[in-house]
Amino acid sequence: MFRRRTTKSARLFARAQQILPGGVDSPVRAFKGVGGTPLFIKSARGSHITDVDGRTYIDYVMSWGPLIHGHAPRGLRRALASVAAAGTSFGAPTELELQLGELVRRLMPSVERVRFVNSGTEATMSAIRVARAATGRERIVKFQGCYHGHADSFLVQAGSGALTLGVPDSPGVAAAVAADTLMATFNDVESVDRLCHTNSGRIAAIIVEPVAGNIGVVPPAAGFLKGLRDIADREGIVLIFDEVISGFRVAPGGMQEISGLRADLTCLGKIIGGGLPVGAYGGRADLMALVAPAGPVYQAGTLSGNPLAMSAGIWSLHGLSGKLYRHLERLGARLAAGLADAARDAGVPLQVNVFGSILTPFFSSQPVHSYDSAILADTRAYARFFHAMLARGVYPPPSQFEAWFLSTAHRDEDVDATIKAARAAMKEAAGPVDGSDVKT
Ligand code: KE4
Repeated sequence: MFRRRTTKSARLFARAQQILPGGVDSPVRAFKGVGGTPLFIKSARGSHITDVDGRTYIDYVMSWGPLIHGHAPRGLRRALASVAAAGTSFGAPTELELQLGELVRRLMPSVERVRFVNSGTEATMSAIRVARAATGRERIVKFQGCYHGHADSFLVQAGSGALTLGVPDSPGVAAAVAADTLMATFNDVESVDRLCHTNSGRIAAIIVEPVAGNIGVVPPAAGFLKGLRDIADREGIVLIFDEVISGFRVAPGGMQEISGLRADLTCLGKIIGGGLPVGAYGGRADLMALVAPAGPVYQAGTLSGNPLAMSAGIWSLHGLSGKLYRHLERLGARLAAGLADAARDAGVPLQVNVFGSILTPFFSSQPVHSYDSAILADTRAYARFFHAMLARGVYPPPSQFEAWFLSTAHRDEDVDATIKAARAAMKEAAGPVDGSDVKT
């Protein structure tokens, strides 16, 4: 058990708040969703992460998804070192971009052309620009609780950190922009049909996380994605799959491989960069032909396609194999079952949603299949559970509304240790932590 005292993380966090808003460079890292002081990380290797106080944890954040091969694998470090020796960025075309682009198309055939950018946000904001240009329409449909990065159009009833912090509709987003973002309900095709009826001929795109990761993990209900495909075809709407989490995560070809559906445009991130800043958007050649300089839709980036990030992505995607997914699927199922058993034996209401190697334990007695059911979860119970796990050497996501990520570096003994810690932590989740309840 780690007893928390004034730690180096605490001292660094106090200093960080004098220079970084909230002391972090991305809100979800600040532990606002669980209370307490964020851990400052010194190093990581495989499935483990070590904080500046020398404490090591089994990591289930895994940089929020990119690290399907674990932290700092030897092959990736070698690939980066050799590419860096030749230069880090040229602002000019390189063969590496072609290699990664051709690899993406081989894994995801719907991505006939691809443009690399530097984040998932850049990918999604560019994809809706292409959809608006292609259709001459301005409205987009997103789903309550889904998160597509922080571009203005998406900060309307958004998930992930926006949901965690209770600002799903961010200040600073112009009313006119927000007005063009229509809200549907995840796993409810009817809700999309109604929007098409009331906004006939005005919707450019439907953008969806084909398996939601930012409500926490919520798999698509049977027929949901097919229903969106049919509506998009009927209404002449561009269907965008935001596969920033699911791409290369749930299968080599993402949810499009699993569902057998083709998106018109696909947004990618995380695994495609192997832990370096890479995003990508791509899809039908006729749509992507609109992107400058091939077409008039402007989008650009100083570091887009830079050799370091491209080499990390190539290494990361080359390492994908059927064996890898079988291992991840098996571990995900074991961990989900172990958490559910621990909660049952402790008399704690828990719903564990799992999809391959991503999962979320919702502290709720109600099954979670949408945003409305997810927000019924007891975030204070999650916070108590989180801190109890941290004290036992396990580092889950610091928010009830995020996905836990496994990697090929996670072993059975990591899962066994996590379940053992969970069996004790569930008892603490059930009631207030000694002395004071969680201040989130
Ligand atoms: P980035 O701009 O953070 O690279 O990607 C935005 C994004 C787009 N689409 C989906 C489905 C995403 O999950 C994300 C980002 N995911 C969050 C975690 N849920 C990133 C973590 C953070 O915000 O710090």
